[in-house]
Formats: sequence, C-alpha cells, structure tokens
Amino acid sequence: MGTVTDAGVTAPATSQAAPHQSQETDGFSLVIEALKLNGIDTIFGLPGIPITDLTRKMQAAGLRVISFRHEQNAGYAASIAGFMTGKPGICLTVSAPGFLNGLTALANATTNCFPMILISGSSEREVVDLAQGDYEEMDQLAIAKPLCKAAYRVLHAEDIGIGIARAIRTAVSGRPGGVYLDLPAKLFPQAIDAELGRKSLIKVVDPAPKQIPGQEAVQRALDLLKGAKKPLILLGKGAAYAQCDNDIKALIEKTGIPYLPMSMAKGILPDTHPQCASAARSFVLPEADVVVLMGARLNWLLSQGKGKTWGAANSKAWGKQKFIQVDISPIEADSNVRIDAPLVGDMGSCVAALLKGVEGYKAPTEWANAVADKKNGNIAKMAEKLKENPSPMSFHSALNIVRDVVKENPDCYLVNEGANALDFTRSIVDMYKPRKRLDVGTWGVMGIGMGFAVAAAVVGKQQVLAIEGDSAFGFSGMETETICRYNLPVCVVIMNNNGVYRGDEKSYGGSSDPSPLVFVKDARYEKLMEAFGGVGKHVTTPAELRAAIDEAFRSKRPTLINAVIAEGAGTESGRITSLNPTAKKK
Ligand code: ADP
Ligand code: TPW
Ligand code: MG
Repeated sequence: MGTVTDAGVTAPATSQAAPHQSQETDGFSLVIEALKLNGIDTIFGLPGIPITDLTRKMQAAGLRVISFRHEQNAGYAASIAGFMTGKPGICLTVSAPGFLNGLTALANATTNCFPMILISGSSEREVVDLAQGDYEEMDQLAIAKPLCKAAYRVLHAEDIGIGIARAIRTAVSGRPGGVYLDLPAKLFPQAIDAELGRKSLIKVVDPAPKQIPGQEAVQRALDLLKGAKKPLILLGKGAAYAQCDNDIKALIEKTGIPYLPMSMAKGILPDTHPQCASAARSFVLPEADVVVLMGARLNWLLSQGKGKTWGAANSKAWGKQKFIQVDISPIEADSNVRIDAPLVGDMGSCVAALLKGVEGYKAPTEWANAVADKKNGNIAKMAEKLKENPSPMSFHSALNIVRDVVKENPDCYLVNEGANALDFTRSIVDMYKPRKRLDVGTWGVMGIGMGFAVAAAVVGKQQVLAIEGDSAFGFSGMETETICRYNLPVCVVIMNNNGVYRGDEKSYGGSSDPSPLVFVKDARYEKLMEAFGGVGKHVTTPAELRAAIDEAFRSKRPTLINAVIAEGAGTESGRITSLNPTAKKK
C-alpha cells in the first residue's frame, strides 16, 4: 500500500514497518478465503493446536464458527448440514485424538452419502514420518483414506485453493460422501505473496454436475414400469438429498403408484398422502411385481432385497420382483439382487426423464385399492393403540403427542435416535415436508442426536425437536451446553425408560453391579439443560409432555424434557431383534 503525498501522487510505501509485509498473505487467510469463495459460511469444530487461531480468524472473517464439546458431535453436525444443503458440511479439528474423534462422523457421512469435509490440523510431517514422537503424532492421511471418498494433504500455501477445490468436488459430485483434508501446522503461518495467493484460489464451477441418464436406460425402465401390475416406488434418502421434490411428487401422483419412503425420505410427500404405503409395508414389499428404487440401496434396511420381506421362500432366496434402480452410482445395481433396469444419473435428471415418458401410464386400480385397504386397516389399529393412556407412559402415548406437535408444526426438524425410541417415532410420527427427519441412517449409529440438532437449528433456522432414547442421548448429551451457548431453538425429549432397550433388567450371575443394559433409575436428565441456563422439565403424562413442548416451541428456548416411560415398554433392539445374535444356551 502506498501513501498519498501532498502532490497527490501515490508513493511507494517507504515506512520501516516491513515494506512487503502487507503484500503477503498466509495459510490461515487462504484457507478462510478459499472456503468463503465457495459459499461455505458455517464451520463446526473444536479448537486447539494447531487450529486455534484459525477458528478465531474464521469468526473474524464472518464465518459462523460453532464450537462443540466433542469433535464427534461437530462432525455429525457437519455431515447433516451437508445432507440438508447439498453443500459440504465442514468439521474442523485438532490433530490425532481430535482427528480420530471426528473420523467416526466422517466415516458415517461416507456410509450415508452425505457430503462432508473433515479438516484436521496435523503435526510435523518430517517428525511423524520418522515416528519421532511429535505432539499428537499420527499419520492422519493414511488412517482417513479407507474411511472416506478421498483424503488430501496441502503442504504449500499456494496449493490451498486447489486442495479445497478438490475436497469440495469430491464431497459433492457423483455419490456424495466424506473427504479428509490434512492441513499440517506449518502450513498456517506460511506466507506467500498476496497477489499470488489470491490468484491461486478457485471458485469451483458446477461442483455437482448433472448426470443425464442414457435414453436407452430410460426406455428400458419405462418399458418395465409400464408392464407392471403391482408397481411400487421406494424413496430413499438419496431422493430426499437431490432436492427434486416437485418432480418426484408429480411422478408419483401422475402414475398413481403406491410409494414407500425410507426413514429419511419421509416427507418428500406428506406421510398422510393417499398413495403412501408406509402402513402397508409388509404387504407391498412381497406383493409388488416391479419396484422402482429411487435413491435407496438394497442394504440391511431392505433385507438385502431377499427373504420373507420380499415374499421369497427363505432368507437367501430372491423374491419375484423386478427392479428399476435410479441411482447416481453406476456400481450400486446388482449389489444384492438382479437389477433389471438400472437408471444411472442424478435424481433430478432421471425423474424428469421418467416423468416425460410415463405419460398415459396409470397403476392398476385393483392394486392401488388393495394397498389402501391394507393400509387403512393398519392405521385404524394404530389409532386404537395411540388412544391408550397408561401410567407410566408408553412409547405410544408419549409419541401420540409428538405426532400432533409435528402435524401442527410441519416446518420443525425432527431429530431421532435410540432403539424403541427410534422405531416407534418413525412409525408413529408423520412427516409433512422433505429433509425434516434426521436420524441414525445407514449404520443405525447412536450419538448423532445433539450434533444433528445443533446443525438443524443453525443451518435450517427452524425449531428442532429431538426425540431421544435415554441411552442414545448419553452419547452427545454434553452438547446441551452448546445448545444453550448459542441459544438454539432445540427441544430435546428423552424417552426415559432407564436403559438400553428397557430398564427393568436384573443383573447376571449374582453380580452386585447392575445389568449392562440399565442406567441409574429415574435419572433427572432435565437438570443438565438447567445447568447451562436452559429449561428443564420432568413429565409423567401426555398432557404434561404436550404443555412442555408447546412452551418450548413458543419460547424457542433450549429445553430438555425428561419424559418418563414405563421401564418395561421396550423390546430388545427395537424393531431389529432378528439381527441380534443370542447364545443358543441361556
Ligand atoms: P436409504 O437409507 O434411505 O434407503 P441409502 O443411503 O441406502 O438410502 O441410499 C441412498 C442412495 O442414493 C445411494 O445409493 C446414493 O448413491 C444415491 N444418491 C445420492 N445422491 C443422489 C443423487 N443426487 N441422485 C441419484 N442418486 C443419489
Ligand atoms: C455408536 C448399539 C443400538 S440402540 C442403543 C444402542 C446402545 C440404545 C438403545 O437405548 P435407548 O432407546 O437409546 O435408550 P430405547 O428407547 O430402546 O430404550 N454404539 C453406537 N451405535 C449403536 N447403534 C450402538 C452402540 C445400540
Ligand atoms: Mg432407553
């Protein structure tokens, strides 16, 4: 920078204050500028060597830095922000232990196809590579590699722009997933010429390019579909992620095909939609003759496409269905059973192509009616159950309240984890809008609760309702402080049955220890929220639960409601008892 002289001429800076200092930039600034240039506005992380100053400078530069109490929760927050927005969620951690704490979330993001970038500071390469015992020494790049889509390291300040561009492209293009970006401590203070630095940054053009399906593949899918007597559309979270809700709705309504949403696809169309077959799941899966998988994998959640679920003779056998699979990944087809018509491309383009081609096709009315009959019968049965009012509360009587609340507040986010607390919520609480239900996903992982809740409130800017098993909550419970610190509109409801699955188990072998599955009886979790200035409520009836949630939604204050549920209300592993190996000899 020069100074304007009396004569109005700009003279070169001659001051002694380091002449070229102001023409330099450094790694700190370049990382921040590269992120900002690419529309990243929020960072989820936890400070410490070597990224402490980075978090300060990020905040100073106008990025929203949400600082957590444990990196795993910051990582989950970043991953779900990625799912909600289609932009990579960023998690920032320190080296070795901080990195490892964030890594679970990165692996989970990759498994769930959520775009996320884990940025970790790392120690001196020279020392790490010779295993000479640096502070928090670890070969983070090598460890991250098998757990994410790609892992990159930036050694030179002038490569920061490239590093971040590659990380963004990798996270969001094709099948989205996790990316690890390793930034060694030495990189941050590295100074380079400011102009050179500015020019090295890249604003990524078209980071998630459309992938148009081939015309032949579209025709094959349409031919199969149009011959179907009992078609079924299965919506997965890949369909929700793609944000082409209107076209999906049009495709379903135009064809009259019954559809089944996977957990996080609930709400693409309202669960109360006449074509929603959720309440007739065990009828439609074995009965359907052509199944259109849209952004859903035939993994364990769909019994790998085999067995009784699909009307097959035994657990290894295939059903009689034919499958159309719409997916962005070309290698997903045939992973478990034969896919007769793979349709590879981005969901938006594939749905648009199908929509154009289905003109004139309508699902046979006998099939649609059969599904509706089955469904209405089951809904009536459920309504009976929801009317019960036992003391202590059952999952049903408590969730009946949650069901009403979400119906009246369809914009709120519903975060959900636990076993029974998860399965009952999924089946009882209808969703009305897309990407509002955020849960344990593909791994059925416990611990996403408070991280997801923070991200939903920060990024989604709406009221959050987190329905948590008491065990599930424990994995991230300390983030109640984070929720209070940022004063987020998060209402946590703990379905407290005193344990994992249930709280009435006795100890084994005459041990004086409690059973491995139970917790302190009648724990007062609500005091945790009070400890940080939030609102705590202890409720034992549906009416009290309703009043407490209403008050939380009205005040928008951080609230934790400890809802007492009968100790014996749950079943082992919730709805997936069959996956649990048990000893033959008791
Ligand atoms: P669910 O658990 O809801 O069944 P999965 O996570 O198993 O869903 O499947 C999601 C699928 O969606 C993955 O196979 C992924 O490749 C796919 N997918 C993700 N994004 C897109 C997209 N934009 N277009 C098409 N498919 C997508
Ligand atoms: C990271 C295993 C699945 S569900 C669950 C555990 C520990 C808790 C169930 O108890 P909760 O719900 O939350 O009280 P409820 O209503 O049935 O009583 N560690 C991880 N992930 C998983 N899935 C487990 C352990 C598990
Ligand atoms: Mg429990």
